Amino acid sequence: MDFGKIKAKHFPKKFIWGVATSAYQTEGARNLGGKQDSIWDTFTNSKKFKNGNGNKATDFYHKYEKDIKLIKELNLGSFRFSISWSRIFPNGIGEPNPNGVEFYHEVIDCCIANGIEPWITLYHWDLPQVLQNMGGWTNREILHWFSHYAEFCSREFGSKVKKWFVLNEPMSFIGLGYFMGIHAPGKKGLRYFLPAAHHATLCQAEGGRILRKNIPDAQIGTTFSCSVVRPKNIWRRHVNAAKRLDALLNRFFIEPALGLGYPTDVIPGLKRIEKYYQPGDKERMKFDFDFIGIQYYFRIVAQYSLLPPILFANQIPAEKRNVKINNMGMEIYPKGLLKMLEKFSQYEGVKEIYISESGVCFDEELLDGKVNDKNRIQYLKKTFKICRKAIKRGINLKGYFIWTLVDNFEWADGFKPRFGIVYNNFQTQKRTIKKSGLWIKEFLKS
Ligand code: IFM
Repeated sequence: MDFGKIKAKHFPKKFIWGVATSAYQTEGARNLGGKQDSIWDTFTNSKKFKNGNGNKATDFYHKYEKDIKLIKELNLGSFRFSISWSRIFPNGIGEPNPNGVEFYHEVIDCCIANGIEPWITLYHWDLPQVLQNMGGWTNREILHWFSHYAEFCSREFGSKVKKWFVLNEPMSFIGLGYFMGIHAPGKKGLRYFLPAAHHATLCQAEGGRILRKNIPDAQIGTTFSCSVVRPKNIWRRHVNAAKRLDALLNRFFIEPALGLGYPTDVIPGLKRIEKYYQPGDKERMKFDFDFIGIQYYFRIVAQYSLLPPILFANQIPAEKRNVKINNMGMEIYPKGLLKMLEKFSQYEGVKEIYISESGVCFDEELLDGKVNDKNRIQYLKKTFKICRKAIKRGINLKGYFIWTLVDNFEWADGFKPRFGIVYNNFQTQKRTIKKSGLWIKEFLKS
């Protein structure tokens, strides 16, 4: 196979190669084993939602052994997955559900038995619905609810799992779910966004503290979505709009953790978030993470706009820009990963970086039992080259988790966007390794 001059042996020996998934997108088993609904069960099973649901997803709940064996077969050494909060605590708080706890022990044990390192994400968007009924992320009580959950998971699984992420992409689940209303729980407006964002910032740090207390030998990180933001042109109002979008998308959640506060320097209206502060919060927002995960997919072009308020900026849709797009309408721009690695590595408090997700989606079909996803191979090759370049430039990049193993349920976009290196037939749940998966397998031997 052609690796276009990039080989695994060009990377440091301890470089981590893995795949990333999340509970709601893969597990299915909506109400099996005592699990109760999360906000995503409610959101996708409502009449308004037209893009399917994760009730069965990829049936990872029953197929986890096969999937973990697939990871091994592809020569990948690490598996990043999330815990479904409502499988462990069907009531959000209170007594744990033994079946749910047992399920994650089985998954972890299966990884270890196959020589795959498990990396757990505590929260990947599936808040128990009972907690949403009490306001979810907008209710400051979430600090107690989340701490209770993090305490339990770290004590229960901490002897086996030494790599942890606290939150997955807070800007995505808060921005899309509590501002734009296009993700669960479907809330719209600043009155939801500001408190929810502040509470997520506090939980991000608190989760880190709890993990460190209960698993002193663990490495603890959290993840941030990121995008290259370019102004429409060099007019000052568009350049400033790009700075504001950059602050929102790339700085909002990392800077408070590093003790820099929210990026009110370029978005002054954000000061309104201080209404939700309580004494001591400025300190409480900080946590000294061992590493951060950055999750990169696309580039954005920004322009000045009267809406939304505070931000006064919006994006020019990629389909209007004559660029390569994926089947979610996002620009495919692998080069941007280098810019993001440079940007995040410049923060003084960032010690190590993982690409905790990157990948690309298409609307693919199985033809003669094969998926010839050349475009994905190109994307992976290009981003791997960028990783090597970044390491050569002295960036402390430690690993790359491909999003994702098996095509899964892509949230509001349903099953159409296929991100996997393994194809899934959602009727039969039959997995077929795509050409990209075979490419990875060979690459990791090279
Ligand atoms: O599928 C998502 C994932 O859950 C979070 N990061 C982005 C991915 C692709 O959209």
